Amino acid sequence: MKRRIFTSMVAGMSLAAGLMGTSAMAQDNMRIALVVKALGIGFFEAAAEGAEEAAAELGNVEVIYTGPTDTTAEGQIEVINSLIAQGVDAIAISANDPDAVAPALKRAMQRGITVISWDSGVNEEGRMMHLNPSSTALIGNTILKLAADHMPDGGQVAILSASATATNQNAWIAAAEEVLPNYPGIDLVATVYGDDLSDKSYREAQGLMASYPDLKAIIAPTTVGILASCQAVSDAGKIGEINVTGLGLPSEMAGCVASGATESFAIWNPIDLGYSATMIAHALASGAVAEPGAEISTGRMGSVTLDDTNSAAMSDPFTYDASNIDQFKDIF
Ligand code: RAM
Repeated sequence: MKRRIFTSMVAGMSLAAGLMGTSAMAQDNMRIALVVKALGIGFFEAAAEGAEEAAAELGNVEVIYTGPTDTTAEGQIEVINSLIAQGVDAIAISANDPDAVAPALKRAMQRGITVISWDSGVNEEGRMMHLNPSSTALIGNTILKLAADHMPDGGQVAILSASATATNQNAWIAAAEEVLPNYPGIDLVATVYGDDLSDKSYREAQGLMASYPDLKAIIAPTTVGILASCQAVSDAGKIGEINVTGLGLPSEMAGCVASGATESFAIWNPIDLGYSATMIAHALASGAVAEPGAEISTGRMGSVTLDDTNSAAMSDPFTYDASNIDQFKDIF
């Protein structure tokens, strides 16, 4: 009996020593958490690939790829609280809501954690800087133009978005609505939300087709929504009647372009976005200061300069169609 207690004490001590060893090792590494809207989304997995590339280039950086199982602010708050408890060095978040996650992120910053947002932003008080993939006005105009270019006679279009609180999609939709008067004959009849869930997005696309029998295009500024819409339109036998467009991944959309369900769509490089976000998080956690006018290095991507809201943009979206999709579908 005595012997047993001793053995388990020794085991306990060596376990403790082992744990100390792990945490000492972990302290050498800078731990950067890439918090995504939800796990299981191809766009974010591509961004994580870029984050890993940045970590390998920097050395001594560990990327923690994490996020909730659905695209909610509540889920992200739980993730943030757990990252604070783990004492990570930096959090780089694509937010499900600009306001709701800010208090948790403020707490993280008060504990000395570097916080940036990327892809989908957080209000200014909840982050040190925000990295947009591209200019919001440009993306707003692009998604509308992609639809209008294939509607010589005009007609009805509908938007199928991600979650109703997503910062990025809401900003792009607002930008699209602003330039709508430049597209006479294009009638935006509805905006619906699929929450970046495939099945919900599919049902919302079906709902749009049922409510608007004359619909000519579904514009989905989300990689999950555009693919689900393409599947819904294909299953309804409406290829050629309704063009599905918006923002998608070439790897996921190749079949939709081949079938004709999608004439064209756009996106920026998500690998470069995850890479740049990680480079910026590393720079700020290493002492660079985020302030208007500051130029922050983004490794092989060059650098970004912060505007007066401490935001910066990466690069322009690129349009994919039958002529070029094969060159990109194996990359992201
Ligand atoms: C989905 C997400 C992401 C967005 C892309 C275009 O993957 O909503 O935030 O940037 O679509």
